[in-house]
Amino acid sequence: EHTIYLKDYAPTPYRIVSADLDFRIREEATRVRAQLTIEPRPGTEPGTPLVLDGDELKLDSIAMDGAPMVLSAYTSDANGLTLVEPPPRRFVLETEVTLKPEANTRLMGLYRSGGTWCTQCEPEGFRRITYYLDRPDILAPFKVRMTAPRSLAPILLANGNLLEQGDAGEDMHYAVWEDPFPKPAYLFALVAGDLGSITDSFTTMSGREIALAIYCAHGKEDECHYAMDSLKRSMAWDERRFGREYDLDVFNIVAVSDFNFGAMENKGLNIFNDRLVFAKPETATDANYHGIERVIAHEYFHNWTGNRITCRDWFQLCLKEGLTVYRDQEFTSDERSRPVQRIHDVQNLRTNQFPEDGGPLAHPPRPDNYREINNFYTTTVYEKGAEVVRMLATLLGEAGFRKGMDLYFERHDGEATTIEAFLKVFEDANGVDLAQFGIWYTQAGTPQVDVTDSYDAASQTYTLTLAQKVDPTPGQAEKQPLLIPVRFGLIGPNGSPMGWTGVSGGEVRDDLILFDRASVTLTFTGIASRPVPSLFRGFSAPVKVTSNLGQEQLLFLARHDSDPFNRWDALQTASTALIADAARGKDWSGTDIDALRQALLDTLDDPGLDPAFKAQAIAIPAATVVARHIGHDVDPDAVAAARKRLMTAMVGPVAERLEAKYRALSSSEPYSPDAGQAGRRSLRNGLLGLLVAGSDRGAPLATAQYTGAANMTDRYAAMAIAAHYWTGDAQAILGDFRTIHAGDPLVFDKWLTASAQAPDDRVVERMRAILAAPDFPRTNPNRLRSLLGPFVMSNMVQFARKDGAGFRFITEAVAEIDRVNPQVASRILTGFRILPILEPARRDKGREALAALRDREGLSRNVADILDRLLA
Ligand code: DPP
Ligand code: ZN
Repeated sequence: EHTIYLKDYAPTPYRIVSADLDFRIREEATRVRAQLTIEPRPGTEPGTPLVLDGDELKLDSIAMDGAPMVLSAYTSDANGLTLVEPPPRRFVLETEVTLKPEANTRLMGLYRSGGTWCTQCEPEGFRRITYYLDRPDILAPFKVRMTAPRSLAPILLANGNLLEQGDAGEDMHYAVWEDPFPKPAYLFALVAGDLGSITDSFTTMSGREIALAIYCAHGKEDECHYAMDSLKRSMAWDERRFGREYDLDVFNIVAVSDFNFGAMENKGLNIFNDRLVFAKPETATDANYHGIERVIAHEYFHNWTGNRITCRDWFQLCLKEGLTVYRDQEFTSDERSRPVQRIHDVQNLRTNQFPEDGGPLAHPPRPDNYREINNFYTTTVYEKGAEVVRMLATLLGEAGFRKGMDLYFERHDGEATTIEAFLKVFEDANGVDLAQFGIWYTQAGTPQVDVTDSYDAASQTYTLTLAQKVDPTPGQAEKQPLLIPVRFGLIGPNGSPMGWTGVSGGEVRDDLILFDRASVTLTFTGIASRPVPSLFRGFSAPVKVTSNLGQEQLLFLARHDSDPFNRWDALQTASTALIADAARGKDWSGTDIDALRQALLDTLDDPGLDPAFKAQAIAIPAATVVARHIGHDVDPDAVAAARKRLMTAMVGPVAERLEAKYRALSSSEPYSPDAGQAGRRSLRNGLLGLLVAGSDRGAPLATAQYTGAANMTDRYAAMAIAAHYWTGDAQAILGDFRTIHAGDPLVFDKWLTASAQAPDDRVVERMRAILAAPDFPRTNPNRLRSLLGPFVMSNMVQFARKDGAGFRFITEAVAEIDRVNPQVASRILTGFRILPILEPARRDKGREALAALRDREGLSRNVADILDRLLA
């Protein structure tokens, strides 16, 4: 099937000068009339055909410069409209199409969610609304007129500023919106519906007042305040940190229930999945609040990194996404705790991106070919893309990075540009050469860094050898050395930092090693005793590290490192190694366990550490992380058993102490989502998890917490832990939660997620029944993803069952979902990327299920693309 290559990029022969759209919205159908002013680009041969994109469109009428076009002058079908020989000058093309938003279950283009008309156009949804040059390098100012029944849609919104509105006869009314900023069609948005709202305002740094509003289903207004507060803080932060001011007079957000993405950054009119807007203590968890804050910020930050400066083509997606994720991570770090946020982001990267980068779906942050662009909204483009930007900031320093960003905004405002142009601004602003650094964008795979060290007491020298390699990934057999920034320190025997008198063998700038070759050996002189190296502080590069550090040294780092990230990481590395050993039949020694336990207790007792950090420090690595560490022939049952055994060995002797700590953290303060309270709750729930997994004391505590919880964070945590470790009360708790919350879709999602994590052998059967229930909303992405996502991504024991029942359940579900919403279907299918690391019998079962899916007729391109790559 058709593959699109970056090397084939060429500008279109024609450009769109402006777009005038007229939507006539009615219950039965929506008519769209588009008046596009088009002109040939300089140099276009007269007579060159103009090819406009379409997707499931049917042309009702077509005119040029006001006159109907003759049939021989154009061809059209569902997938496009071609003007055979357009005039060699500026002209106005007018087309009309009729849409059926109710029937649009793909949720791309114009569709209805809970009665509201809304749109999603990124990446290629606009072509489902009208014939257009639907690609990001076509920038035009848009004017939108919309007419709709007042009773069904009293609220009419589109991008930009409201020009006028009024009566349109009978029950109809209209509004005209104009967006003066030229934009690609993927940023187009329109909403028409019967919605409630909250409003506020923000005064920018130059004193302009911006009208803010969040629209939502009636009755949900009270749940939008945290989102509004997050928006205002985001606006202020972008001024402070990047000097970026908002540009339109209004900023609107609309929450809808059916949405493929988390949210969408349409110019002046962000549309959000309602799970990332609504929050109140009784229904939302701390994690939900955290997510809302982050995504509100993310979409707002796109106004500059994405909208004012956009992508030339979809290969450049991480130009806006990687950079904007970096910006939202920085925002959260400034608003909350930086180390805790860093750990959170790295955990996410390791749990989701590393598996992608090390499997059949691996691709670089900037891919060079695709069959289906929707399959490239990946954790590699987003999260690894953010890591690459972070490394750039590390290499250039905060001031140098800011100089580059300032130049980026100055040089490229109003453009659709590339990764090369992005790197160039940092080169020019700082007088550096980033050619080798740029390989991070084009090379797939997680680098593996091997560390060995030695100490020579006689000469008081310490040598540190680093070697890097990247395994082959699909389509990339050969790999080049990367420029890897290694932030580091040496720690002396008493736990304090150690200096050196000289270093040779490679480039070291203060606490940064510029590691740019296959291997480097650094020799430090003036070292009075053997140090312990602390490398990749703050996770200064997205790499996997293996070293000759033993458990004793890791636990030394856990105690003494001045870098909180590495303290956390040392504990994770130590426990991952123990679980992995046990899963492979190599038993641990009692002293190893005692030492790890003591390190955890010391962390818990350290008054200098904040509870949110402690919660992360005592977390035992997830089974999937351990499985990745093992890397081949994984038996998920053995991993789960080893993990449980470690927790039992760790907790058993100190269960009483941990329970006391758990109890001491209970609080009767009124709920607030602030980082301080949230941190204490996460520590308490972390302790609960340890107790449930590792001692008999835990299960009754979980039940009691579930019953007595005063907020959803504690209630959900108790249920999720009970389900995950399948306590005696788990089923009763799940049943109770379902009874109480089945009526609130976003809370029902929590039940679906907890249910999908049960490790017992009947979970597949129960999930089948849930999906098959006649009232299960099978067109809603949130419901489907809440149930199936956690199952494929983290319930390894049941998804990768020996008998293949977990695999078959998913491929059958994917086949059904694919007919409704291919984007949701293909995303769930990516869970099969785990196959290569499983033991052969399970891997074969997985491939059988995939092969059976591939034999089906009529698969979407989205699913076919993922299948072919998984089976390659
Ligand atoms: N709305 C999605 C995001 O912000 C795609 N741009 O990442
Ligand atoms: Zn984004």
